[in-house]
Amino acid sequence: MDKNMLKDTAVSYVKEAADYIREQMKYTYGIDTKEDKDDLVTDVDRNVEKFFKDKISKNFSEHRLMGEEGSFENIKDLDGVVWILDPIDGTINFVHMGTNFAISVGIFEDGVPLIGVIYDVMNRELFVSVKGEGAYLNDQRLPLLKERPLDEALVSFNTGWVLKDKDLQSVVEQVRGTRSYGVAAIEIAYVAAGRLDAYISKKLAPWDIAGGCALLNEVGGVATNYRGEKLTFLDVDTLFAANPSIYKQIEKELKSR
Ligand code: 2AM
Ligand code: CA
Ligand code: CA
Ligand code: CA
Repeated sequence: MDKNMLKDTAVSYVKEAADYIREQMKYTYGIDTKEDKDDLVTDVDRNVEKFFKDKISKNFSEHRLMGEEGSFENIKDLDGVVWILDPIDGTINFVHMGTNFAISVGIFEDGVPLIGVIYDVMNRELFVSVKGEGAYLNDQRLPLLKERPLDEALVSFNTGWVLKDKDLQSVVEQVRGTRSYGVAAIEIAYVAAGRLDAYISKKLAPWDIAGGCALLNEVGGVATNYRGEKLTFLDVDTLFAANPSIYKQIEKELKSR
C-alpha cells in the first residue's frame, strides 16, 4: 500500500477513535490502576486499543500492533510493518483535567518510522508526518527547526526528575522557561512544531514516543535516550528530544548522565 494512503487511513482511525473518546466523556467510565496508584487506565483506553486492533487485523492482516494496553506482549522485534499505539497518552490528564491528552500512532517499517499521527483530542490539533514528505499541523506544513540560543529556549520535563538531577537544574537556570504538560506525545509534537525546544523524560515506553519521533525526523529534530544513544522502540527508556542546536547546548550540561 502507498504510504500516503496508509497515512490517510491511520488519520481516519484516529479521528473516529477521538469521536468515541469525546462521546464517552459525557458518561462515567471505569478507572483502574496498573503498577502503582498513579498508573491509571480506563475502559476508554482499553476500548480505543481494541478499536485499532480490530481495524488493523481486518484491513492490514500482515501488519502488527504494539499497543500500551496489552497488544505489546508478542512484539519482540520491529520486522515488517508495526503500528505503535498509545490509545490515550496522558491518561492522568484525561481523568483529572478532561483535556491535554492525545492518541499517538507511529507506523514503523523494519524499525524505521514511516508515519506519525498525534491527535490532541480536545484541542483538535492533528500532527501528521510521512517519511520524506514532511510534517504537518492541521494541514499546515511545519518548517525545519531553526537554530536558537539556549537562553531563548523553552524546555519541558517532569519537575520530579529535576529535583533529583543537578544537570537538569543547571539547564533550568539557563533557559528562558520550563513547561510540563504530562503528556509525552504532545510534548514531542510541540518540539517538532517549534513550540518547545526540548523535552526530556527519564522513563517512557515505545508507544509514548513512536509517533513523536516520526514527526521530529521530518523537521530536522533530534531524539535519543538521555545518554545520547539510539532509541530502539522496543523497551522502556529515557528520552531526550530537541531542536538540534538546543540538543547540542543542553548536552554540554549533562555531565553526570
Ligand atoms: P500515559 O498517560 O499513556 O501513561 C506523563 O509524564 C507521561 O509519561 C505520559 O505520556 C504518560 O503516558 C507517561 N507515563 C506515565 N507513567 C509511565 C510509566 N510508568 N512508564 C512510562 N511512561 C509513563
Ligand atoms: Ca499508562
Ligand atoms: Ca503514554
Ligand atoms: Ca496511555
